[in-house]
Amino acid sequence: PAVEFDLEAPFTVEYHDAVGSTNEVARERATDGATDVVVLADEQTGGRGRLEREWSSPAGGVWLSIVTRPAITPARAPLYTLAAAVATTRAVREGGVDARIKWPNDVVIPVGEDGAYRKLAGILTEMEGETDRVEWLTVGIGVNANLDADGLPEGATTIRDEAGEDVDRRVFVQRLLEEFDDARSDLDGVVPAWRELALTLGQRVRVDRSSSELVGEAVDITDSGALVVQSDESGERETVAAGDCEHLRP
Ligand code: BTX
Repeated sequence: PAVEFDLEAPFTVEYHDAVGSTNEVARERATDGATDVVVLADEQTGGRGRLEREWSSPAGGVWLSIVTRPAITPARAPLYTLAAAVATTRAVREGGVDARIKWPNDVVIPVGEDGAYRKLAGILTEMEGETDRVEWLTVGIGVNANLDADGLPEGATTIRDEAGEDVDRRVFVQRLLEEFDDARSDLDGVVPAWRELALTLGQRVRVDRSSSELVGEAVDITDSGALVVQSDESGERETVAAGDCEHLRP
């Protein structure tokens, strides 16, 4: 049964020992009209990533979904995903771990100097609304907190492995939600904050667009969060709103 997770955060937190996916529970809350509710679980048995991928979510992680009803157009919704990436990265950094952001929304730990990384956290935003108005938006955030990377997919890391000790999840979730609240209250500040934490800018990248592949140097991110790549093939700057991005070795 759900219990309240008593935090001084600007959100009501509903805690579960285990759920299928906190995004699924959040969707139910959202369609019931809730707002500023957070669904938090110790373990997910059916955690989801983007594009129907699986998200490993054993007990010990921080798996949560924030339900909001922002007064924005759907075109601005990607800023909520970037806000979550900024908030998560800041919360991890406050714990002394050097987290950075890989475009668009992976929180990673750099390995060496050439853009290589291990993935610490991921974000999955879902939304319902019309063309001119968001009705609700759920931001799912998964952080590999008090776990061993051993049991996770290759390329993953955890706060336990990076910091050498576990975090107090209550303190961490509180920090994360406060950072998210700050970021969403200043949506125009999100992209500048994102740029400062980005690992992707300046990297050679391969971006998988649905139609074709783009290879070049990641040079900027636009005010709506799209990646600007100086393309090897066309020699032009091309903008990608969404897609998977891989850092290439120089
Ligand atoms: P993504 O599609 O960017 O990443 C998914 C990929 O990452 C997988 O295909 C796998 O290779 C790898 N992966 C899976 N699990 C982990 C893990 N624990 N750590 C590192 N890498 C992993 C990212 O999707 C979005 C993830 C959002 C997860 C949150 S948790 C709370 C909420 N509920 C829910 O079901 N999803 C969100």
